[in-house]
Amino acid sequence: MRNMLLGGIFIMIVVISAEISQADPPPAKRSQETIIIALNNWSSQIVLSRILGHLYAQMGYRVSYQTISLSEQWGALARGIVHIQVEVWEGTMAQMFFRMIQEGGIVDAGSYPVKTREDWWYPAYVERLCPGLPNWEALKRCASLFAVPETSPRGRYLAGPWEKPDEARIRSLGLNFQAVQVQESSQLWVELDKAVQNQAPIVLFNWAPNGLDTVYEGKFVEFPDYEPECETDPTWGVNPNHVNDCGNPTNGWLKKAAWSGMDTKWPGSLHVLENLSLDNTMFSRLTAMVVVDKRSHEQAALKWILENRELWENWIPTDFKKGSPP
Ligand code: TMO
Repeated sequence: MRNMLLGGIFIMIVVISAEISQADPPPAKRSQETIIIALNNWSSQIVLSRILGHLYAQMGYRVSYQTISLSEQWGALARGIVHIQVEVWEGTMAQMFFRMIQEGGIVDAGSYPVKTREDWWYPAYVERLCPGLPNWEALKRCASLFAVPETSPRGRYLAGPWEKPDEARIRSLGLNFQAVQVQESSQLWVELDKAVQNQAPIVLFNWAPNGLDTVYEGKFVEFPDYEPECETDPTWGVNPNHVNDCGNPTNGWLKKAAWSGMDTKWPGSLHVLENLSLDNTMFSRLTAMVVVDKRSHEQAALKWILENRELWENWIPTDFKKGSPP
């Protein structure tokens, strides 16, 4: 009797669950493992990572974030310890990116429709103080103008917290400058703001698109045009004995990268990453939400998700569109 009762209940459960799955077909098999998105230390990268995280959550995937440096991220991506880098900038990351792709650990998840630039930059009024800018040779004549106690008599070039061959370039081009690296990208904007208030000379690392271009007018220094040989062939360029006697690319690309095993483990995830696409204006707006309007990265991401549903809904494969809204 008891067995019959249990059997009856069992059959009922089977019937009910069969009915449920008929009304609402089961979603594609979803891994319960967590997709880990690499976070670096500039605003658009962090906001975009969180936007992508919301899209994966919509698809029913678990997501977490891992703060990691540019130098450490490549090994982590290749081993599947982190799975995604949403912003690979040509000026900063091209060499490692292509090396890792060749070794097979990561895949190229496509480019954003943007042109990027990362280089020495100054606010517009500096041109009056150092005539001849944006040509780099003007910096030879006015180096001492940019001196601070820490670097005097040499000029200070305020560098971002990323490994870059600035000292090599300074030497190759015979500039009387010293690179001083900040610990956090936000310090760049603090120093820029201070200089602008005082109309003081400053030259610092900056990049485009970057939401600050809506606040500060300025220009990149025009160094000798970039060519790959500049980084490998000492005889190339104005200095016949040293490499790095050129600027960064002026029409750089911006790509996305993923661990090569990602799409097998989380079906559809690579497709969404490939579809993730913003243009220069959208990038600038995204950054401005944080650096100008002082929103948190997560607030900016949520605002973007709410305002751009028509756009991102098309990035998600149809069989994943059953998730609940963010
Ligand atoms: C990689 N970055 C945008 C900070 O130059």
